[in-house]
Order: sequence, then C-alpha cells, then structure tokens
Amino acid sequence: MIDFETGVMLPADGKIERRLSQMKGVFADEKAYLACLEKEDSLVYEVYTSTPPEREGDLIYCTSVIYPGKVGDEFYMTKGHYHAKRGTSEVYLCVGGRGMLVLENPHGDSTVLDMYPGSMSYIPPFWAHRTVNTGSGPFIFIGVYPADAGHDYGTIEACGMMKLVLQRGGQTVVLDSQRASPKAGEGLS
Ligand code: S6P
Ligand code: ZN
Repeated sequence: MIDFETGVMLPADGKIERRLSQMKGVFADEKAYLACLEKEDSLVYEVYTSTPPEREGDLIYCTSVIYPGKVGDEFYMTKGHYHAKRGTSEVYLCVGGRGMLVLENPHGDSTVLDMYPGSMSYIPPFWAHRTVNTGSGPFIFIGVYPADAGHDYGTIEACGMMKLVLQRGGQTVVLDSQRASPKAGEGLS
C-alpha cells in the first residue's frame, strides 16, 4: 500500500533518510549550505523501498518523498546518481506535489522534465538522474527499476550536475551550472 498523501509505503523492506548533514557538496552555494545546517539538520528526503534479491529480472519499487525547502535559492533535491549497471532504465510516476527531473548523460546532453501528479517520466539507460521539489508541499513519486541496477553516487558527487534548479524572484528557473560538460571518460563504464 502506498499512501499518496504522505508517500509512506507499507510494508516497506527499507527506509532511507537523507538529512542536510549527509548532503555536503551537493548544493551549489556552500556558504548557504553551512548556514542552513547550523540552524537545523533538516530532513531533505526519504525513500521507502522494496528489496528483492539483486538479480537480473527482478524489479525494485519504491517511493521517494522530497520535502519543501531551499539551500540559498536552490530547491531541496536528491543527491542524484547513475545506475552502477549503466544500461538499466527506470520509470517515475508522480503522485503528489510538484517537481522536476534533471537528466544528463556522459556525452554532455542534459534535460529537465516537469513532474506533477499523474506524470510518468522515463529515465533511459546511461542517464544520470536527480529530482527536485519545486513546490510548497512534499513532492512524492514512485520509482521502478531493475533490481540489479545498483547506484553510482560518486560520479555526480565529484562535480555535480550540469543543470541547477533555483527560485529567483518567485519563479522556478533552470540554469547551467559552472560545470559545462562531464570530464572525459567520466560516467562511462
Ligand atoms: C533509484 C531511484 C530512486 C532514488 C531516490 C533518491 O534508482 O532513482 O529511488 O534512489 O529518489 O535519490 P538518490 O539520488 O539519493 O538515490
Ligand atoms: Zn535511479
């Protein structure tokens, strides 16, 4: 059962909590990050997940709940990752709130998709992905992906993603980050 109001999945085999303190280096404005953290180690997002055996042919399904908030003018978001097994894809179905899906690949292509209740988003193989809460309430979506996909966080941790999603003058804006394109060979495997 998934509660569409809260994103809570019952039963869930696992629950991951990501607080600000676990997201060092993720937000572009390091000074704003440290100031937020000093105030409170806020909960940024949670993931409720099923954990079947990590074998080819099985699927993992999970719900992610990103809470509303900002670090400086950058919205709360997930860390972002490539799947360790690069040729695996994923689908997201949004059930609550408003957000954006930031996608990029090692060839330097990047795109941003709107997510809203009822929207289904496809993450093709070989694309890194991050979700951003651009709304005022919890942003909730269901994800389904191959159980043997695994996660590579290191590639995105090393230099961030190419697009930033910010609030400027009350508007949501998408800007190119300082990092114009991936370093040679990065993210390729
Ligand atoms: C897993 C899937 C999601 C994310 C979750 C948190 O492949 O894409 O369940 O794990 O939204 O994001 P992240 O980047 O911290 O794993
Ligand atoms: Zn994923």
